[in-house]
Amino acid sequence: MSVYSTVDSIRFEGPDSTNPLAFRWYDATRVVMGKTLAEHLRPAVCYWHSFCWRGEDPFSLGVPLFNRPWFQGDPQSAAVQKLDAAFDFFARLGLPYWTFHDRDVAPEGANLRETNAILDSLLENAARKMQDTGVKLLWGTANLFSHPRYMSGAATNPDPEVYAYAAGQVKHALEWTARLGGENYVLWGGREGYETLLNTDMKHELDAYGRFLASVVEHKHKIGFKGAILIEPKPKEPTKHQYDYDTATVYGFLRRYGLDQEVKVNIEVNHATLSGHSFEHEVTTSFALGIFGSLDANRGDEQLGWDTDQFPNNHVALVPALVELLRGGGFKTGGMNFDAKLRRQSIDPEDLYAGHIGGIDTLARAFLSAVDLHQAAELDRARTARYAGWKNE
Ligand code: XLS
Ligand code: NI
Ligand code: NI
Repeated sequence: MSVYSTVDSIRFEGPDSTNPLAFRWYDATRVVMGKTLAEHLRPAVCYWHSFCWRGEDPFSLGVPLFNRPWFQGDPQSAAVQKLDAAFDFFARLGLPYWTFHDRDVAPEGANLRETNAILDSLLENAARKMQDTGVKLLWGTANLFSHPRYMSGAATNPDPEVYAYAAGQVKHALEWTARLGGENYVLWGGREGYETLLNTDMKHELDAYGRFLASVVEHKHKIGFKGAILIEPKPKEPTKHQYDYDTATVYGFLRRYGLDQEVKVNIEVNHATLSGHSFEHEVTTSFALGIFGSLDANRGDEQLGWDTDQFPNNHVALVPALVELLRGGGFKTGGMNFDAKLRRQSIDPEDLYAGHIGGIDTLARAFLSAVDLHQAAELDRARTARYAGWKNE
């Protein structure tokens, strides 16, 4: 029992349903192009926005808005309660995957060893729940941006002690991702960037970041992790400028440090638009450069210049990127992670269902349209004809 137990398992009721707690387009078992919708889209619920965000914004001065039992009490038993509630939600919503940061699941202890031990006991618990519910792990990651030690970055921090701490944290998160059968490991460099170039040695920071990433790849092979290592590009926020600006920048970085065969990208809709591109531009670029990995599904707001992380709500806007996904052969290890959060006024536990249902229905509807376009092949015929001259002697 949890705050999410008031709702029965979410079912598909079709486009004519008016039930806000039913799928209208996402029929998980519907087969198109030889695979079910669930196998094509591989959707995931993210732990952080869904269960850890307390409804704060920069004006709430840290005062929580959402009233959830795990926002009170001692952090460790609260974390246990939160995990119970999250898996209750996953099971009822019925999407195949989840994603997490180490710090979403477990609070910090007094030092890295103690922190790791707290995480271990919670993730042992998660492993059992994954078994019981059948929910799988799309990817794991380490939070290298919330603790004050990371204020000047993690891999790019001027202090080598912080670099070493971050490396230890990633090592543990990567090992757990492997142990939980995760299909990818993500690195999002939220604070790997700068506030001003006047105090920044960019060459030093890029080299440090390259070395850090090479160690992650080395460790992946050492422990036999079969999943993909992914970088999630974002141009800014929280830093003024992030080194992983966009897909093309990440590709240049990977080439520079000899990692372009080892690391791919996790593209987020709202990060694409923040970098001045469209989502489909980023997806197309990653396929063209051979580094497509996974997607973070959300959307921005045309009037706002930051990462609003809204649930997708406009299927037409998503069609071009999904056409490109189909042209590229679809997901291999990746999937669609809902890196999306509720609006602040959606304070009821049921709202978390409504947000995800709307999001996945939007994706499913867009995907079905993309399948139609892809199968009709008019676009591909026209594109091929456009380059026909290159087929001649
Ligand atoms: C933040 C990012 C973050 C990553 C995981 O903007 O989207 O949530 O997906 O660290
Ligand atoms: Ni984001
Ligand atoms: Ni993201």
